Amino acid sequence: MAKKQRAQSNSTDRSTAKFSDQTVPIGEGGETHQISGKKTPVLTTQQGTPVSDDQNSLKIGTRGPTLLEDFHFREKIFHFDHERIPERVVHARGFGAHGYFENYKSLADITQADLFQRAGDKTPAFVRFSTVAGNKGSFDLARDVRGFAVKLYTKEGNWDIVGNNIPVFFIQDAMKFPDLVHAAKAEPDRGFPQAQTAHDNFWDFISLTPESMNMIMWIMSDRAIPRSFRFMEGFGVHTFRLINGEGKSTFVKFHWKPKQGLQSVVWNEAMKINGADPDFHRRDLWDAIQQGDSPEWELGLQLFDDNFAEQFDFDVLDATKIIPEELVPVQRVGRLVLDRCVDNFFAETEQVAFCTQNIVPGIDFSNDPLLQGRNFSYLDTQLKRLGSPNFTHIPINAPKCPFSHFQQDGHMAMHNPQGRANYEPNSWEGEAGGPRESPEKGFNSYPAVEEGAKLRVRSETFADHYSQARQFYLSQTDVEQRHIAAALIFELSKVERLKIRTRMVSHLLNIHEELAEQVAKGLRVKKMPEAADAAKPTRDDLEPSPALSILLNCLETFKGRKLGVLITDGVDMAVFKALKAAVKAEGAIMAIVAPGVGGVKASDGTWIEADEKIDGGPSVLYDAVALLPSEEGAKSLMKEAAARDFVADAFAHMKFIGYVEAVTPLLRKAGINEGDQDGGFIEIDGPKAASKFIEICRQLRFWDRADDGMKE
Ligand code: HDE
Repeated sequence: MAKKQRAQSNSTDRSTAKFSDQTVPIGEGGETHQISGKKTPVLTTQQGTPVSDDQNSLKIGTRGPTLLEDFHFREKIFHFDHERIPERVVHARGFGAHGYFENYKSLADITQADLFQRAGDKTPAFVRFSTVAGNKGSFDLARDVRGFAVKLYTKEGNWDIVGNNIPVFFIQDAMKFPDLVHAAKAEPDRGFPQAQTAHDNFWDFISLTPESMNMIMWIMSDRAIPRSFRFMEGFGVHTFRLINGEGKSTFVKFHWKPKQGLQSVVWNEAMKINGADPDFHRRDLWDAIQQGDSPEWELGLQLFDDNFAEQFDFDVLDATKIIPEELVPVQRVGRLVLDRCVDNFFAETEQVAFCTQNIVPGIDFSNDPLLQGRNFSYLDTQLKRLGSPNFTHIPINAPKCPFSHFQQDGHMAMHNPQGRANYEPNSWEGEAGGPRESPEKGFNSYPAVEEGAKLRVRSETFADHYSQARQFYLSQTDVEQRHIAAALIFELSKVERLKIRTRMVSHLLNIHEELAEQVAKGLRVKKMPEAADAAKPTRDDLEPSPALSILLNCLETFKGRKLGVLITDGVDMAVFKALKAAVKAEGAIMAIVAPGVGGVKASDGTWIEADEKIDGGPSVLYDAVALLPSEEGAKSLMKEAAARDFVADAFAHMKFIGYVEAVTPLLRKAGINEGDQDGGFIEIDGPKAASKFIEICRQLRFWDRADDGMKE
């Protein structure tokens, strides 16, 4: 008997390590037929049964009733009814793309992580950008933090850097995350406002949570209204550890630096973009990648040791603080390139499951209490969203390296494990016995020595809530400082309760007195409150950090930016051609806006097709505009509100405006007088002027025109 069993088992005892993938891609290898002379797959049910009629349900006679036996109809509706999965509780609205990470040089001296060992090594990557507060169908240009989540499919497992475009966070302890998110999202009784923090609950929570003040400075800055995902930085936020082959630990903060430069929109523009194109950011990324203009970021490391951590002014475990780049420089060690759009939004962008706990040998956690809480949350949320512990079987989440374990069964198990041994220890030998742990190759946690009493306390070293908020504010240019004040005034003006508005001003007094006064004035606060009680007084000896300003770090280029060109019948073909060539030479994009999408007839009779009708392509969608109508055309545009707005908004948003003389009557009608035509207006009277105009556009905005009501 024993012998028989043995013989049987031998026949099936192949490696438990192998999984066979049984799925057949849709449409491949099935029946085909000819439609319009082209080979076309035959429509089938999910069971593979060919379908004869997909237009009509099965009825008695021509007018019904409908028959329950119509299995095709039943299956189609059943599947449709179950198409949605729960959206992410935060970061619901997102957009992803594929690419790779390329390592510049070996980092073996600081980490044994396989992806960093060899110069030139490429690791496949998937990145999902997101807003935080809005639901899946909300608009892209909410004033909000952006998620910047990177999944790196390394040869030793998936490593996720689940970061944001802002290097600090609102809270210090994960315990407060549900409160923060409840307060930020739509208010529970009314279910609005959508995707915005400009409401009582958010500012109530914030004004009672002084640790959020540094983050408040960041989200009231233009960082929270990026021009595009391509023009923003990314940050791992927490302190992590890198571990080398000798087991030595180095603390690290991760940065992603956009090679395209930094750029934001202005608030009035953001609100209008949300109406004109709620998909502004996702469309931008999609278009750039489809056009072969792959965005790139460099991975930067801030490396420091225990000594630095002990001496630094703030606790490196406190996620509401940065380490200024001027103090610990960011070393660029590789580049992330996004060069492929997803094939299917749901399968990839919606189903991708990030987790801070997805790390690989050579990388480890720190004790940041926010990070420790996140380590619990992500796996849990994936089970809720994807409905099964087998979410790693979904291709976007599956590692791209070999994997081997005894985890089995569960909903929607996609693998077909072979063999008899599904436990360990077992006495089957070699491959038949399945995988075994490896103390040498496996992940070893850094043996940090920890001791102490069990306590529910906030460390004293986390108690300074205002000094870095002040440092951030002082590191901004005048224009940026005014934007912070204007954003605070906008948001707090939407707060109904005076008490909350005043409480916020009392915090601002601890950050910067002039800012507090400006905001109080903008809110028309009748009596200035006392400064809020501070656990620690604000330090005024922190050096400003220029790295924190967007405008001080702009790249002077118009590459990857978009010029909106307004044309009508009779447009001067020579000027138009010259402009088109200059845009192309710069690596920028031209969008042609005309009274009708069909196009216009140029001065030489050439037909120019348009990309947008004027009201579908308002100037808020472009980085700069060129106004090239003919005299006749300008006259008829004067009658169109959309054309007047096109011009007036471009002016109000401090855009560079290229123009031909013929447009003057339209300018006047839009309220732009001769005296308003400042240095941001460039006449394009011929080919030379066209390239000069694009050169000037490299400054991105004519800030001298800024008239936001905040200037003294
Ligand atoms: Fe998240 N966060 N988070 N978060 N987070 C989620 O996981 C959470 C935090 C971040 O594109 C959720 O899959 C807790 C900081 C990004 O799919 C959830 C805490 C930072 C994304 C969750 C934080 C982030 C998420 C919701 C406080 C910047 C989107 C859906 C301790 C460093 C990833 C999901 C994507 C998503 C929990 C704080 C970044 C609920 C408990 C700080 C980019 O698990």
